[in-house]
Amino acid sequence: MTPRETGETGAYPDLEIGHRETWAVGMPAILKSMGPALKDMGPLRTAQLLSAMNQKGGFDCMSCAWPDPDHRSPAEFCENGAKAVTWEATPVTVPARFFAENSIDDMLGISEYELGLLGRLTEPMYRAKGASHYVPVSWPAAFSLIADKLNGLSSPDEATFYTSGRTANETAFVYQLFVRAFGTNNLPDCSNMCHESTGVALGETIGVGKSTIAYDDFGKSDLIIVMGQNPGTNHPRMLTALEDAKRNGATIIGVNPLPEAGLIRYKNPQKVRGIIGRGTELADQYLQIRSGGDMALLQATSRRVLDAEAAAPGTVLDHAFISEHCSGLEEFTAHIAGLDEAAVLEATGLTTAEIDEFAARYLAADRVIITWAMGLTQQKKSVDTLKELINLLLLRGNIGKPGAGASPIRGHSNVQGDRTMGIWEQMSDKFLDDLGREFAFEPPREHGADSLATVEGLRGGAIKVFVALGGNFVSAISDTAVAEAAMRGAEMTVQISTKLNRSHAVVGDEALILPTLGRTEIDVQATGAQFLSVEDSVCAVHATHGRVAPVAPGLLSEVAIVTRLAQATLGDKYGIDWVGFERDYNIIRDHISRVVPGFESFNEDVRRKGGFILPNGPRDERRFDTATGKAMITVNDLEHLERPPGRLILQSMRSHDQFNTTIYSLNDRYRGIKNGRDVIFVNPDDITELGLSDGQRVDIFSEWPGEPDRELLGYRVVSYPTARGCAAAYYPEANVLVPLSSAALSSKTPVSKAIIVRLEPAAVRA
Ligand SMILES: Nc1nc2c(c(=O)[nH]1)N[C@H]1C(S)=C(S)[C@@H](COP(=O)(O)OP(=O)(O)OC[C@H]3O[C@@H](n4cnc5c(=O)[nH]c(N)nc54)[C@H](O)[C@@H]3O)O[C@H]1N2
Ligand SMILES: Nc1nc2c(c(=O)[nH]1)N[C@H]1C(S)=C(S)[C@@H](COP(=O)(O)OP(=O)(O)OC[C@H]3O[C@@H](n4cnc5c(=O)[nH]c(N)nc54)[C@H](O)[C@@H]3O)O[C@H]1N2
Ligand SMILES: [Mo]
Repeated sequence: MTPRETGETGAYPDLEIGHRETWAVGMPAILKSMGPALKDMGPLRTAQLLSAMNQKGGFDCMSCAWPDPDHRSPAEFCENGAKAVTWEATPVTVPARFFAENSIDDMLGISEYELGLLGRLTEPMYRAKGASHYVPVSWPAAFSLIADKLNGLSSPDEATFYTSGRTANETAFVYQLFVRAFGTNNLPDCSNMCHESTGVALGETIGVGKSTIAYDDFGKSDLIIVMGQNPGTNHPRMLTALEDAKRNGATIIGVNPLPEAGLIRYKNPQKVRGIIGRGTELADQYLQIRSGGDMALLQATSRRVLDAEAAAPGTVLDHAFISEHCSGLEEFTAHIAGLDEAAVLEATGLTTAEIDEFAARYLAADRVIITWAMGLTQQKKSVDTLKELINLLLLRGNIGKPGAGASPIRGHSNVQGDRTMGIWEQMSDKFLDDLGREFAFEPPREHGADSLATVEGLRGGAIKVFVALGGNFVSAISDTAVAEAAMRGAEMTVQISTKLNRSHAVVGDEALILPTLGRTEIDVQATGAQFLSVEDSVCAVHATHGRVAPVAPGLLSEVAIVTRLAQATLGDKYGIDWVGFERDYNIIRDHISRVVPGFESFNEDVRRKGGFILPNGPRDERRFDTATGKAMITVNDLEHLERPPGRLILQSMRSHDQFNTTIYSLNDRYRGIKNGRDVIFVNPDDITELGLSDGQRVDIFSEWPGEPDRELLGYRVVSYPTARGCAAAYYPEANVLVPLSSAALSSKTPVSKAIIVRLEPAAVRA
């Protein structure tokens, strides 16, 4: 990196802006991935961990939900997986004196990065009402404090139970069982902020909110379109699948406002040629689309498909598939005929030639996969955009045949499994019936609070107790200041966590921290060592076994914490065998096998090498369990994001060295950033147009009708080849700018990728 600028005035005095990379991974990445592991952990623990990662009989990497290929390499992990494992399995623990020396207010002054560096939590802590500090508390006392509080509420709906997506299937199942037996459906989760739009759009149109492909489909595809996703950083092992697909002749297209290194060129660290050579050029076409322009691009492409069909009737659409399996083609054709091409160009910022080429590539391919992540789900019109994505695939029968399909790429390693297990504020009556029958109780039916409703409930006083199974809710949710004020209004907050984060410092009157085992650690219960299971992005379920000794003796597993909390709260009500669940996780799996479809022989199937794949109507038999019993081609009105003059559309995204709100380092190597995070990436022409200069400090104001501006001060402008009018800054710092009421239509996901902002030269402050 050749430093172009160094900053002295910002929050990060050593900030360096260098050159961005145009390739991802390769030798530097592998060295970087091993480095930190070796430093703290010692060679033995490191070897135990890295050799067990993503291997049969080992543990599932918690860095993302990317699936494991059947033929795994001996090093089936990536740089960022190694970071996630190192971060969790570090033998460094929060010193006992930390809580005595630092009040909760002091903790507010410690950054997420530094909180993480303190190491693993080892004993339960309690903050009494009015106290300034946390003090140690015994496990039984902690459980009875929470149980008494819950039982003293005037309605179970006054409590809410958040889940972050690392929670394994068995834990998730007992957690939702406890929450429903307690009497509420208030089960918000990180999915509400993540792939909720996917669930809504796919649920309505194809009957299942999950991927319609299996891992092997990547190798059989002619064309893979990667939209709104940065795999080089967030799903690095996906690059290997793309490289393999490319070798088999597939074309790859990236659609993204940013030129993301991994999508452009890739050096496979597991191959000699990747270490020494130039790597593989991945993307055959790269569309630097304007933020929020995807719906227009998809409609314009469908229009070209329909025009081609009109020019050569019977030869372009998959008529056999459409007549047997789809509804809505006529209405769609009529609607798309009226598409305003000028609006498309405006919305996408692309040229007609680029869109024509994209459509021609789509038409030339027999088997097309489209993958996507947060660039598509965290927009106001996300649900409609994803419905258009399904429309485009359906027109040529690209669902339910080999090498083709719709593939949301999930984030948290078990976020999809948690939903399958019932972590959702609006589970179906069928699921609730089966759950009630299995445990002889009547689960509540009224839909519960999702993540935004949880903030609103805390804010208005309707919700008084907040319990989190993992995660960092106040940092992850939008509108940080509003969310934090709401959380402080709670009567009790409870965090079940491996490590400290901001959510342990922004708490209710009473607060508890319950430290837990991580996925890498051996989990021994009365009947011996236990294992858990997870579901990946392509619906494959497999076991995950902890492989290293727990960092501290007093830690409880998540299952133990949830079941003991349930026992303390509910006692023998309904006769549920909480104690048995903790002793033997097979008992939990037996219950799951009778409640959750696809898990009928769970205990056997999960013990098979590699696990098992859940049934999936669209993928397996072109069965679409929708309102009409057919895949629905839908009509959606194009509405593109208007950018007021002098404003930019800001997206908040991940650096290469973070996992969501966890910051591993202050670098973002592929984008050329070192030692700092207070940067805003802006197109050079926009910098000029706004009268700013590269490297200048600016204050960022987000504008929302009828509300005072939200602000993020003293950021450094970085000239960067993002699409015109579109800027980028890092999550979670940028969450202060996202208004609580700026949410995707029908999925209510915070609009983290399209914040209207104004930049002003930074005010001189004392
Ligand atoms: N190392 C690492 N791995 C992770 C995570 C992590 O934080 N670190 N997080 C995990 C989680 S929970 C998730 S959900 C996933 C997230 O994985 P990603 O979705 O890849 O994460 P983001 O960094 O939010 O990147 C969003 C991408 O969408 C692009 N984008 C933004 N707006 C638009 C738009 O309007 N249109 C299009 N086409 N593209 C757009 C951005 O430029 C960026 O490349 O990763 C998972 N894996
Ligand atoms: N502006 C903006 N906001 C966003 C996003 C964005 O792109 N932009 N992305 C959204 C997305 S996609 C997501 S998924 C959410 C993420 O929201 P969350 O899932 O709530 O956040 P994380 O940062 O993943 O949570 C990290 C914390 O989880 C705890 N933890 C880690 N491992 C374990 C474990 O094994 N067990 C337990 N019990 N705890 C553990 C640790 O204490 C750690 O500090 O954020 C969302 N917020
Ligand atoms: Mo996510």
